[in-house]
Amino acid sequence: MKTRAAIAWEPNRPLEIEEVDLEGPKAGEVLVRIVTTSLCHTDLFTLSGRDPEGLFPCILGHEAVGIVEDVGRGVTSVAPGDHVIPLYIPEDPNCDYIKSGKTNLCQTIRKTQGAGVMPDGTSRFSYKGRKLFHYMGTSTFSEYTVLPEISVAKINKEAPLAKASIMGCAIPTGIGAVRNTAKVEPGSSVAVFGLGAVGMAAIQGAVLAGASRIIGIDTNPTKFPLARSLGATDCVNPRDHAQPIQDVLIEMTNGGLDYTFEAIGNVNVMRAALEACHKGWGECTIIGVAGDGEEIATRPFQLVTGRVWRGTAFGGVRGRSQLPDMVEEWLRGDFDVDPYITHHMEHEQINTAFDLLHKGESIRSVIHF
Ligand code: NAD
Ligand code: DAO
Ligand code: ZN
Repeated sequence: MKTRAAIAWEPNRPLEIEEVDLEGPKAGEVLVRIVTTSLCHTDLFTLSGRDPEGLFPCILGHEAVGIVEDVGRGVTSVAPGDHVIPLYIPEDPNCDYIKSGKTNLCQTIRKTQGAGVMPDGTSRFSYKGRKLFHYMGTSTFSEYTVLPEISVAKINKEAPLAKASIMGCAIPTGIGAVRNTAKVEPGSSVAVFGLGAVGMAAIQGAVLAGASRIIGIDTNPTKFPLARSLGATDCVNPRDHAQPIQDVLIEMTNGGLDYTFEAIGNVNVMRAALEACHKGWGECTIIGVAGDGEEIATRPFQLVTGRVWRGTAFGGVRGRSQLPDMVEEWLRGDFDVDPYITHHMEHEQINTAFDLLHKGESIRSVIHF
C-alpha cells in the first residue's frame, strides 16, 4: 500500500513528506493507522545525528496513538478497530528480562529494532525502491505504520485520540521515573532539571507521589508558569546565579534533595543533578539522552557518601501491561494531558514542530493526519 510519510533523508535535513510504499503486516505484526503523533526531543536528537542508533534514511516518530487496520498471521491480542499506543520498548511476556520482574527493557526484538528493521530483518517501508529504516520500532511520522504485536498497547477507546499521543512517551516516562524508578515517597523533596514535557511529567509524578517540595530548573524561564501550575513549588534559572546550580539547591534545601531528575540530556547537568542530592540518601535519576560518545563524571566520593545515580527508560513502564492502566488514570482525572499540548498542526507542518521544540517555544506539538 501507499502511505504519506515524513522521510528523514540525512541528519539535520528537514523532513520530506512523500508517498511511501508500505508492505502489509507479516506474521506477528500489526498495521496501524496513526491518528496523531507528537514530537519528543528524542526525535530531534536523532535528526541531529548524535544518536548512535540513528540510521538514515528513516521514518522518525515514536510518541503516537492509532487504530489497528489489519493484523498478520498469528496475532491474537489486538484486532482491527482497536485503539493502540505504539511502544518503543516492547513487552514480550516470554522475554527473560520481562519475566525477571526487575525491568521493562524487553530484549526480544532489541537487535533488529536497533538496526532499524522488523524482527525478520527487513523493512516494510521503501521509496522508489530504496529501503527506508524503521525508527525505534515505531516510525509514527507516517499515516500508516507496521509494528510487531508486542510493540502495541491496547487502550480504552474513550481516550481522546487528539491528545493520547502524549501517553506514548513523555507522560509515562516522567511519571514512571518518579513512581517506578526513584519510588519517591510522600513528603520528599524533589528537583527536576529540564522543563520540557518529560520534566513536566516528572513534576506531575512528584505531585502524585506526595512530594512536599518540588523545584523545577530550566535555563528558559518561559517554562516556569506551566511548571508552577503543574505543582512546582519553586523554579530556578541557573543563569540567575553566580554559583553552580548544585550549590544553590543545597543551600535552598538545607543540605540537598531527596530525589533529583535530569530530563535534558546534558552530561554537565547530570553531574549537577547528582551533586544536588542530599548526602547519605539522595538519589538522582537520569532520564535525558546524551549524545554519542558523551560520558558522565563526578568525584567517586559523591557516591561513597551515599548519593545514588540511576537511569530510566520509558519510566520503567511495561508498555502492554501497565500503560493501559496509566491511560485509565488520565481518564479518571488523576492527571491531565492538556497542559502538555502547546500546538496542534497538520502532518505537512512537521518541520515547524521541529523548529518550535528546538527553539524552546513548544512543550508538545501534536501532529494530526
Ligand atoms: P525538551 O526539549 O522539551 O525539554 C528540555 C528542556 O531542558 C528545555 O525546557 C530546555 O530549556 C531545558 N534545558 C536545556 N539545557 C538546559 C540546561 N543546561 N539547564 C537547565 N535546563 C536546560 O525535551 P523533552 O522532550 O522533554 O525530553 C527531555 C530529555 O529526555 C531529552 O534528552 C530526551 O531525549 C529524553 N527522553 C528520555 C526518555 C527516556 O525514556 N529516558 C524518554 C523521552 C525523552
Ligand atoms: O534494551 O538496550 C535496550 C534499549 C531499549 C531502548 C531504550 C530507549 C530509552 C531512551 C530513549 C528515549 C526515548 C524516547
Ligand atoms: Zn520520547
